[in-house]
Amino acid sequence: MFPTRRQALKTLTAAALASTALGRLSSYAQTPAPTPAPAPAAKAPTGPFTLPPLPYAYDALEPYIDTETMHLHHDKHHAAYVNKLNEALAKEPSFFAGTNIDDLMKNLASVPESIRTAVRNQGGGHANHSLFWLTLSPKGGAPKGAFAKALEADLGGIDKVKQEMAKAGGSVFGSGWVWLVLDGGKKLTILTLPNQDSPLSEGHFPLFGIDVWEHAYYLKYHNVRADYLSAIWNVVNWDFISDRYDKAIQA
Ligand code: MN3
Repeated sequence: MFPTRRQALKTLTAAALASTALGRLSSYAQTPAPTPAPAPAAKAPTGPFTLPPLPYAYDALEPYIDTETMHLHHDKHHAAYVNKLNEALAKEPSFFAGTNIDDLMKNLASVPESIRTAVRNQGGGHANHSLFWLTLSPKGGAPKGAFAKALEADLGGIDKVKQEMAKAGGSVFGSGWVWLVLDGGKKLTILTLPNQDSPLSEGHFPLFGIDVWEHAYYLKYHNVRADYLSAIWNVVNWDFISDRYDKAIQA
């Protein structure tokens, strides 16, 4: 029996495929394997939200926050929150009308139930990290103006705030954040929230949060979260936070 032409082609193709690895090593390469058509990529939504670039170089916060942590934290963790948030929103196309991330988190209760947990976690992750990068800076500095006065009046001053935030951040069990917020009555308050829960969803306005997930410090500080919580004060962007306070209090 002679193979049909189609069968012969099939056999040849299989042989060519099987020999590809060897063929690369040998100058006697046979018929090159046909380039397989690319598999149709699962279409990942590319919006509506995008990963904001870091406002400084990856190594800018050295030695307090190391370069490798910044790469992983921003390029992998934060990027994943953005991607998964977009995926969740794509499941409810009639819901999302293009508000910004902060408004979305403020109105979490109005998000369709089918995606509310995803938006809480992934949207919270996006909102929290977007603010986090902006509140850090190699410049350091000190609280100023009305914000510095409010820190004194509401919380006993910056040294007390550092102590309290380090203490509260150290007591977060598992993953979460310690926050300096303006509460509903526009009073400065320190609180902790689990996971990626956004203070915005609780009626608070976040001024500065410290990420105490292990991914934020483990590469450099290992299991010693307390060292991270005392080092981070060297790279807090107090100018930015003071300005953010001014705008919030005037709003
Ligand atoms: Mn994080």
